[in-house]
Amino acid sequence: MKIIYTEMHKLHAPQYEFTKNGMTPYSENPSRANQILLALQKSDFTDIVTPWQYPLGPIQAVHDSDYLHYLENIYGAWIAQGGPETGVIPDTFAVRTMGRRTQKLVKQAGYYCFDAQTPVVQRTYEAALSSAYCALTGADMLLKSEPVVYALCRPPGHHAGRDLYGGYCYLNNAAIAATRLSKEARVAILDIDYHHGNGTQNIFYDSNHVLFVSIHANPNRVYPFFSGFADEHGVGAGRDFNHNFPLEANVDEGQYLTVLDQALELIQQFAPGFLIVSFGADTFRDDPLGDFDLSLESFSHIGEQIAQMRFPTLLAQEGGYNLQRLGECVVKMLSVFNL
Ligand code: SP5
Ligand code: ZN
Repeated sequence: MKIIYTEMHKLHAPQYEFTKNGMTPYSENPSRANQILLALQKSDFTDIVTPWQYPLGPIQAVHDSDYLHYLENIYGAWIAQGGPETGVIPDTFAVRTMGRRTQKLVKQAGYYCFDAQTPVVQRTYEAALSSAYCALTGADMLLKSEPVVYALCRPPGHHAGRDLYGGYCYLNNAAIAATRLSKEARVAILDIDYHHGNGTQNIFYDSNHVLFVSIHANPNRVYPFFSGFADEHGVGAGRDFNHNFPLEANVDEGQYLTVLDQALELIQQFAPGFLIVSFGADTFRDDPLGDFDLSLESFSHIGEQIAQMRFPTLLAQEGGYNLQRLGECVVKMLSVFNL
C-alpha cells in the first residue's frame, strides 16, 4: 500500500491549546505523525511517497480565497500587533446574529475560528497545505487505478469548513480529495474519527455527489457539541446524503461494528466510485480524548469490514492522541487491506 507522507507537518507545532484547565500542552503535536511513520516502517510499509506539488486550484475548490488569505497572513499581523508567539487564538466570536466580517485582520480570527484550541503559528498554513497535498496525491493515485492509499495527513482536516477552522484542523483534507474525485465519479466519505466531522458534513451538506456518513461520540456530551446529531440529513439536493451515528461512552467492539455495518450499508446503496475514510484513532480505549472501548484488534476488524467493500479507497489520517499506541492502531487498520 502506498503511504503519502512529508516532514512538512513539523512546521506546525503549537505548544499550547486553551482548555478548561488553562493553557495545556497541545494534543495534536508532531510526535503523532512521527509515531505513525515509525510504526508503519517497522511493519514493512515501506512504499512511502512524498506528496506531489499542486497549484491552489484544488484547495480553492473547497475553501474561500479570503479564508486562505487569512490563514496565510494572520500570524504576521498578530505578532505585529504584539500578540504572543504561542499563536493566534481569538477572543471574540462571530456567532449567529454577529456574523459580519470585520476589516481588522487580527480580529477576523473570531470570524474564521470556532474554538480556542486551534492556534495558528508561524508556518501553520504551509503545513496545512502540505497535509492537503498528501490527500490530493492519494486521490490522484486512485485516479491512476491504485486500489487503496493511506495519506498520513497532519494537521488533520475534518473539522474545517469552507471558511472555518477549529478542532486542530485548518484545511479539510478529505473534502479537498473528495472534490477532486467527484469530477470523475460519486464519492462516499466515511468518517470514523471519535469526533463528528462537522466541517466535512457542512461542505457537502447540499450535495448529492458526495455522501457523508459519520460515526462519532454524541455531541450532547462531546466536542464539537453543536453538530453531529442523528437528525442532520442534508438540505436541498443533498437531502438524505448525510448520515450521523452518534454513540454513547464505552461502546465496545460489537456495538461499534454493528453501527459500522449500517453505515457501510448506506454507502453500498449509494454505490460510489470512490471511498474516502476520515480515519481517527481517537476511538481507541486508551485515547486521552476519547471514551470508546475499542481495542487494538478492533481496528483490524473495522478495517476488514471496510476493505470488504472493495471500493477504491483513500484513507486520510484525522485524530488519535495516544502517542504510545497510535502507530499500532494505524498499522492494525492498514494491515487488513491486502488489495
Ligand atoms: C481531529 C480531532 O480529533 N480533533 C479533536 C478536537 C478535540 N477538541 C477537544 C479537546 C479538548 C480536550 N483537550 C485535552 C487537552 C490535553 N492536553
Ligand atoms: Zn477526533
